[in-house]
Amino acid sequence: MCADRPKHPTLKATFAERAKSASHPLTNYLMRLMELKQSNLCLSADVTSARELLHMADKVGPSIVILKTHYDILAGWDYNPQTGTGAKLQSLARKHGFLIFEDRKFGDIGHTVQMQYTAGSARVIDWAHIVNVNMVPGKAAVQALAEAAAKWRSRVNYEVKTSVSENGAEENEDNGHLGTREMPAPGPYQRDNDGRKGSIVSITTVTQSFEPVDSPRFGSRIDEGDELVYAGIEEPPYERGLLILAQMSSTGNFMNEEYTQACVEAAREHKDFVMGFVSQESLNSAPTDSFIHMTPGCQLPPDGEEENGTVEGDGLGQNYNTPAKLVGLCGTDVIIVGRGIIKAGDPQAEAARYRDRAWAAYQKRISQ
Ligand code: 5BU
Repeated sequence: MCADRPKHPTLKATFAERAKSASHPLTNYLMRLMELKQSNLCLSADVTSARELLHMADKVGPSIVILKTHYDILAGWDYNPQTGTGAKLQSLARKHGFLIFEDRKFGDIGHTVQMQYTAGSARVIDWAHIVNVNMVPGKAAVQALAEAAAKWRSRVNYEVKTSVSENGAEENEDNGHLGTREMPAPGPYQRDNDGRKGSIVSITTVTQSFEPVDSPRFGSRIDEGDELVYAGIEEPPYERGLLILAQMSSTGNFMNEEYTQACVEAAREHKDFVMGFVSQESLNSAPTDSFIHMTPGCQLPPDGEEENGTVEGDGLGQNYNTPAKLVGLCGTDVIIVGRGIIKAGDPQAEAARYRDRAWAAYQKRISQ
């Protein structure tokens, strides 16, 4: 299943060693976190409600280094930026020590993906450390997302201050993205005798400005007891990271070798934003490549049958391979597991089993 490529030095290096040469601060952080937690497991939390997602993240958090979401499949997602599901996930990420990866697969023109990433009701960039892009529209989408992330990063230490004034034009300065926004809100109207709307007698002005803050704006402490922070490593850097979708796990997908290589080239052009790939194997080939690889389509045979057991696809196009094959043979770094864990009778214990097997495969790979 994985191509017979020349062995790249990153296949033999430890994550601690690779952290040092990582070109992206979040990759450096993630690799150190992996060493600390002895985990290269990402849970794909494909449950059906936001409540289940938070429950699952709290239970499985100790075994994982990344939690992958599809926020648009969840019922009851709370969009409130301060107290909603994204902020709660951030709190759990801080408590257990994992990063959040929204598997959004952006795939449109640059301008649209920027808005999908930073705006709308979900404001993905606020709570997801990592997102991914489908490169079908071309490299411009990568450039556009990189620009959006840089802009977001430049204002992350500022918070929005809202003030309201009545009857009067408040002075406003336009300082670009750190400036003020004025939104006239409907004021009281005088009614004519027949009840029709008449002239405006007052104006309410809502002014929003960005003010510097010392403490992080995002990941606000939500619940009592949420002050818990995973020990042994600092909090992740504010930089956001991108994975390029270079290969898929599904039967008959159209991502051929030429497409995959174009993804690798795009990644090399944006090393300060692209952490690596969602792929089925390691794509590091140039001497200076130090990308990270994350791989879905992973399941284990039932406990006790691992030696000779095989794993069938899901009947809907998904193919499965074991951690030993994906990490050991194909050289991927992080396995992404969804139903293998969430459908198990005891997801917590099953996550620990996947963590053990994937970590053992990594250790075997670097020692060979
Ligand atoms: P599973 O339950 O372990 O099959 O879930 C796999 C997850 O990974 C699911 O969220 C998919 O959307 C995601 N995925 C995938 O399965 N295959 C791919 O090539 C890519 C993403 Br990209």
